[in-house]
Amino acid sequence: MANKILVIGAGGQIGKELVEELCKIYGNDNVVASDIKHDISAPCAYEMVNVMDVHSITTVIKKHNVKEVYLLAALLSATAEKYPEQGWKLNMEGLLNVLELMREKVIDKLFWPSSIAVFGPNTPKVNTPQFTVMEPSTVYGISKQAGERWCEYYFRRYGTDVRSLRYPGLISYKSPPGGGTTDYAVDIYYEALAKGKYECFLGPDTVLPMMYMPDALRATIGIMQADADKVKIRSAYNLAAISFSPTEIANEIKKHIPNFEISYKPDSRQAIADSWPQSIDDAEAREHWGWKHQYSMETMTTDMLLHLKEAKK
Ligand code: AKB
Repeated sequence: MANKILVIGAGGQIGKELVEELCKIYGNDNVVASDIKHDISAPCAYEMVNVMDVHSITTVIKKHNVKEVYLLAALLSATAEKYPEQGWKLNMEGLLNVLELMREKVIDKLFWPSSIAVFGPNTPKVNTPQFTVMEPSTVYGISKQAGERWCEYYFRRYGTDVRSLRYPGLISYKSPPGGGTTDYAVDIYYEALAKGKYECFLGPDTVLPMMYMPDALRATIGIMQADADKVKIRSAYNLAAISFSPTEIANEIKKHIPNFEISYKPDSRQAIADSWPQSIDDAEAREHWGWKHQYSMETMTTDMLLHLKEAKK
């Protein structure tokens, strides 16, 4: 029988789609969705969980006999800059609570997402390698880097089977992102269809690493399904698919919506984007456990617009 899985943060951009995908693979009876909100719809059992409250996590884990956790609850980069203390607390305490449950052998396996935000202004910007200068300058990045160190520490000291990926900006038509610096790359599609124009909060040439959600889901489930000895990096793996600027994505959208117009009004998120890499070298993920992306900017754009148009009908 498959291990029972708990997704914490099931109401978020990744959580919603990950729950659907895990249910398809393992069956609704083997997945439990959870979030701090009480109004999440899921194809499987749903429980309200506050990741800062270890008692509420433990109760749900024991009730459902959960052995595997995907811990997705977090404040993203732009929101964490607005509320630094809250960002640090949620991103750190949630992880440490679950790592402790692993040390106590209450659960066997954990997925925890890191981000390209672990890199900072002194990091090489192009083809950023797995191991390099990091020095993140945002609270979100600092919390993700500290989280990576904790994951590796627990693995080395206690043998906890924790696995992690440095997600780039994620683009999806099913669930909106919230509070990130890369969110423009989702908003632009919605506005292109609704209004034929978009005012971008990043400048025209700001290149950032991005990925279409189906690829991100495959990577997430892929690293969790990999044999333990293939997962050689226990901080977090670099993960890459595509990189583009607002100008480039706008030009791609124009191939489908010729009158689409983009204008630029950079805000505080520009400084965050400027501190991050433009492209990522993910050779280790490809070599160690066989990661391979499928979607290009072109195929992603065609698919995004197709699904968003269908949803509007
Ligand atoms: C954000 O923009 O904060 C996130 C991320 C890159 O981790 N999408």
